[in-house]
Amino acid sequence: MIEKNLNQIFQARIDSEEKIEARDWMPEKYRQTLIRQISQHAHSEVVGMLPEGNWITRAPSLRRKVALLAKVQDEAGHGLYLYSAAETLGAKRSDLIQQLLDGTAKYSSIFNYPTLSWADIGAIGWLVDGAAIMNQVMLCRTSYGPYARAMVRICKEESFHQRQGYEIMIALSKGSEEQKAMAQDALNRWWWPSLMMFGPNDAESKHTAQSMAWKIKRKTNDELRQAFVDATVPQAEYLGLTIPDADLKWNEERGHYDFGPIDWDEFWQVVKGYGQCNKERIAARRKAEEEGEWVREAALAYAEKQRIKKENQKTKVA
Ligand code: FAQ
Repeated sequence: MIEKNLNQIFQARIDSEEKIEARDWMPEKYRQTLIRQISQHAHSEVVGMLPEGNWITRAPSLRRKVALLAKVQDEAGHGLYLYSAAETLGAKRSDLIQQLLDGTAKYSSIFNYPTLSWADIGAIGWLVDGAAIMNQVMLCRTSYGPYARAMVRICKEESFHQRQGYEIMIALSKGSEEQKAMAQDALNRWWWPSLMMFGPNDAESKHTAQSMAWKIKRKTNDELRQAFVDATVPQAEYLGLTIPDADLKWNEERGHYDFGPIDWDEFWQVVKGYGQCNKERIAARRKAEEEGEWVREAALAYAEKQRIKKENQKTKVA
């Protein structure tokens, strides 16, 4: 009875656009949904550093290198804000990271594709960050306060990331024939995986209905995917590149672009761990965890020393 009332009060707060804060009562399933989504998002940012990190030493100029370094560092920062947001819900960061390392936690499918050429760095910024922003702008209005506030800052940085990528694509597509071919090849390989980033179609999405009711999500997977296609087609036209979809065409009646079917078998294979780079990505994260262990231990030992020093000073004064 009490639980039922609490649930009603909670839903009324959500309906009246109040933010839910860390110490407020919330249904256990709301808490668990947020921990799942926020931690998957954090893992995606951290694993997302790997495909681009692959090109830092090979960036074609100092300016490109500085921009890419800054972008990858931003992604580490986004991971940290997001792990902190998950911690406000009572999750332990070390448990979340362990779930990533033992393969029980998901991260975005997109980061299991390889970066084969410099143009892939342009395509990631343009398409992957473009898709990420489309999804994350709505998350700035998510019902859980700490997540919403983290997303505001993340979105500001993501929009620079998107421009960094699009600017690379402009340079390549206005460059030599060979450069234009590189840009087209990158678009061919990254287009469909970018559409998959938004998750399964609404009819197949098991979490969407409840997450929309709780205003964790403000738009469905299909709504966001459509908005992304509508925004991106004119950008491809400006570049003079062709989106690899024979069914892509403007639908006057709907006021949207129609597009061809997504290969959901490929998506689920990647999500289940059988994509081109899943093993490599997890191996890289495990290696980083092992090699960073002494740094974490040293930081903890230093913190303990500082604590003892403060204690001793207090006893001296007393
Ligand atoms: N990959 O019922 P739904 C970035 C899973 S950040 C893998 O629709 P939901 C920045 C889903 O978890 C990119 N798994 O789920 C960057 C669920 O499985 P579960 C990440 C996926 O949560 C750019 C199952 O399928 N962004 O890119 C994927 O309502 C460049 C059923 O799905 C976020 O995480 C997928 N693509 O909607 C960094 C944003 N899609 O958990 C570096 C926050 C779905 O029951 C370079 N997350 N699944 O085992 C969200 O908005 C939502 O979680 C969705 C999925 C929309 C991703």
